[in-house]
Amino acid sequence: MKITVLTLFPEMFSALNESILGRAKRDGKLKIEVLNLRDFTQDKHLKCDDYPFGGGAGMVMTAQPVGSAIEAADPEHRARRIYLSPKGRTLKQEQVFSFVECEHLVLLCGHYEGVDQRAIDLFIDEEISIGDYVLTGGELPAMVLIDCVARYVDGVLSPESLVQESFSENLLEYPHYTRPVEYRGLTVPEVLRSGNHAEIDKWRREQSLAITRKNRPDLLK
Ligand code: 4H4
Repeated sequence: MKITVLTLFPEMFSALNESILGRAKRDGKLKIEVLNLRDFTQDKHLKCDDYPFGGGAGMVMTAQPVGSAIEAADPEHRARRIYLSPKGRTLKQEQVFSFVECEHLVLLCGHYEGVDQRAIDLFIDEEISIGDYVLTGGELPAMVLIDCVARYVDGVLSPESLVQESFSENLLEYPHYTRPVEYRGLTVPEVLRSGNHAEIDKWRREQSLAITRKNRPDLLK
């Protein structure tokens, strides 16, 4: 899988060279290219934003650098082109599964008040939000999406670690415990040390249901 990120702040993506994602890149399982939108502007002052028509606070990202960068990254429109913005559909696990099937994702990171609508209309396939809050930029949302998707790229994580996790069955995950058996007077639930895997699975499902009912009753509808 290849992911192309279009951003005004490419240095923010150095974080993707760490940990599991860094190893996936080094192992060639995941190709991530980061393009600086400023390299594509035709403005003599390298501007990539301008004042909004109709007035109002803030600046708007101009269409030309965005369009030129997307056409350079994906000349034949074979990629899924996603604009990270609070106006988008909220990212859910089922969308992550659909993104994993794509050979190439192009992620546009918005800034300021957003991007000139014509760039979205002409070059973007869909807008995705990571949640109902407004950030200073689309770079962190892009990294969230990359992390979600990269976990399912073959060879990045072990298949076992992907089987039973939050949201995979619309349930939040059960609590986890490890050594020592007692920590500050709190002991590991006896059933987890019983070796009775039928009972362990039963306890874990009951815990998942209880946690989901408490924290995310909407998932049970
Ligand atoms: C982009 C703000 C677009 C407003 C931005 C708009 C998120 C989010 C985000 C920096 C930029 C903000 N991106 N999920 N939440 N005018 N991005 O907050 O289109 O509403 O993804 S606008």
